Amino acid sequence: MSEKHIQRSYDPASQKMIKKAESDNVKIAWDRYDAMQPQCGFGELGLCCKVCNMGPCRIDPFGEGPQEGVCGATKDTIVARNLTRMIAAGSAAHSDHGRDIAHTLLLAARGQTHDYKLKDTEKLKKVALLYGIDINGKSIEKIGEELGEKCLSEFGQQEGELKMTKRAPAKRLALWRKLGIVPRGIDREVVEIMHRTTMGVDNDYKNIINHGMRTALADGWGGSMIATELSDILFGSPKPIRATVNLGVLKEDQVNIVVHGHEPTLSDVVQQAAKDPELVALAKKYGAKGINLAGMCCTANEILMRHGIPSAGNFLQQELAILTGAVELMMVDVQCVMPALSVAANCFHTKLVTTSPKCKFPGVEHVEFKEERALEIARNIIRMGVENFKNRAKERIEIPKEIRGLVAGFTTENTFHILGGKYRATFRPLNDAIISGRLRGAAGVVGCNNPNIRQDWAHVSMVKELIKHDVLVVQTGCSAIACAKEGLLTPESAFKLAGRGLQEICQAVGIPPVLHVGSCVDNSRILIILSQVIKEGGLGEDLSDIPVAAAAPEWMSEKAVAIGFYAVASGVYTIFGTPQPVLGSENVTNYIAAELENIVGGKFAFEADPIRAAQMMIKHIDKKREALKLPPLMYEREPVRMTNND
Ligand code: SF4
Ligand code: MSK
Repeated sequence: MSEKHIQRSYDPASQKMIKKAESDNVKIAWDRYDAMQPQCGFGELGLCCKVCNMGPCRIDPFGEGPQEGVCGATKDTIVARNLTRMIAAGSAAHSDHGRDIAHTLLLAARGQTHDYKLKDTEKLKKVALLYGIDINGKSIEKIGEELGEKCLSEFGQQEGELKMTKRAPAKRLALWRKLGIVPRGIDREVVEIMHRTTMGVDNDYKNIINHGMRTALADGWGGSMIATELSDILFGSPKPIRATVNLGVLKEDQVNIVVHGHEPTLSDVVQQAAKDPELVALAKKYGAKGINLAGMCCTANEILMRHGIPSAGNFLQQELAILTGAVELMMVDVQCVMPALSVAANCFHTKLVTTSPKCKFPGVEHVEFKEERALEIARNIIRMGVENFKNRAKERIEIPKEIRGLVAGFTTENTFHILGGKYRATFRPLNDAIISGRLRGAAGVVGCNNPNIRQDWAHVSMVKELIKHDVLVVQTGCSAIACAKEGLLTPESAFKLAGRGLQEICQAVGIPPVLHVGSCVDNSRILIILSQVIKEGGLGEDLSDIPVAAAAPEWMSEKAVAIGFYAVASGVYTIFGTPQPVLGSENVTNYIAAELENIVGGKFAFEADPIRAAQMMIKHIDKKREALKLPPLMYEREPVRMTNND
């Protein structure tokens, strides 16, 4: 393997496929990234504005050229507006996903689709109570219908507070109320960003960003939380489950169907259809041994968490899966689906199929998904894949051997049970472990891949450094897949890497030191876990008191910015591997990376070196331990040395 391929990805399977792309003469994300260099410095600093037709305007970062747009907008205004529009887009994406799940719940409850059932009725009742629904004497379907209606109404709600925000500790909710950032309605906050940031409205960068936080909260404690909770109700709450990950899950002797994107609605039915005896028999008729379903990105996480369906990889592997030459069909729904997929698919026999009216590609076959006919549509798509098996060019097939086992499927509820035992479900053991110093604290490591960082390397390096220092790690999205590929999501292999205190906890309760809690919308599970920790007692009164930190070391999506802002607005110190496009304004940078801590208890930091970033997180966790007057760590290793002055 050449140094170039090794430098592009930390994952050997991806390295092999990057090399194959070169020999097959297929351009992939890394090539397009190279071709894009040097990238626009104004864009990188957030200094380009094109919100009106007097522009585009750009501010000279060296102070020699224009320092204001045609309208007089300063760099502070322009940077804050651009950043906040990223929050709007990210929140809209997560929340529109949540809206679709609420719609499916409603259809299922009303009997307008027979392909979905309300599976987790216990959670249904719990969430219904939270929404103030009287469940006495009502059928499951009636409760489901009322809950679906209430959740859907929160998207267009104009006044009041989103119901899920009540799950935050009282002190946090009171702070949001004092700051005027409790979200009123999900769509309302997104629309208000677009209004405030259009030409000639809000010019106060702090005021703009504060509304950005309100919108991000509407995502984390609204749209995303609705997506997670209602998915659990509809598709069943995940339970710890063993599965496999990486391109090696693709099978040379089977029809390979990859589902990619974010939503579980169709993929959950596709996993049933893939077992259909008639379709399996058809696959055999074409010479395949069976039908092999694998996931990609967060659609993968959804069906991995609930059904143990293997994951073929994370964001930067979507083109690489096609490059194996062994994928008969890739079905995509929404989000993180590279437009370039159609080009890669055209170079092989792979059939690319879009399914959402929101996500079509020119020249790509579109099979529109309808909840009312979900299973029938899923069967048709699988059949298309099976029939494509005969078009395989056997001589072009190269499936990397890399495959790893993992344990996924952790949720707030089951972590609660695992920790406290069946009859005493409680977070007490977790709190006690932190209080006693056996565990230093916890960290959420989440987010994407980005060709501007060696694929997976930052995720894996950061997580290894954290667990080594007795920090329990929770993960979602492509970050979880990256660490799974390294074997960190198994009790067995990760134990040798975890600190002694963390090992003891994991051994006692039988969990890996790195817990996979789901897809990107499932970051909302982390908010609930933290709220439960406060409720349990002994670790302060607010989310910002807990010894925790968060990171998105390889982020690329606007959704990561929304997640980052709801984490910070919830009081969590959050590190991004590469800076958000704010460095063009010292004021905005200082506001989000320093001043916010005194306002909401959380703030951002940007650090590209994942080890140093992990050390910064550990230092923050130690600062919180000190503030809580917790005793020293039970098994203190060498003190964490910072590589630079912090
Ligand atoms: Fe230029 Fe102002 Fe228009 Fe932006 S809003 S493009 S800074 S004139
Ligand atoms: S899929 S948002 S690349 S984590 Fe959720 Fe991965 Fe980031 Fe998409």
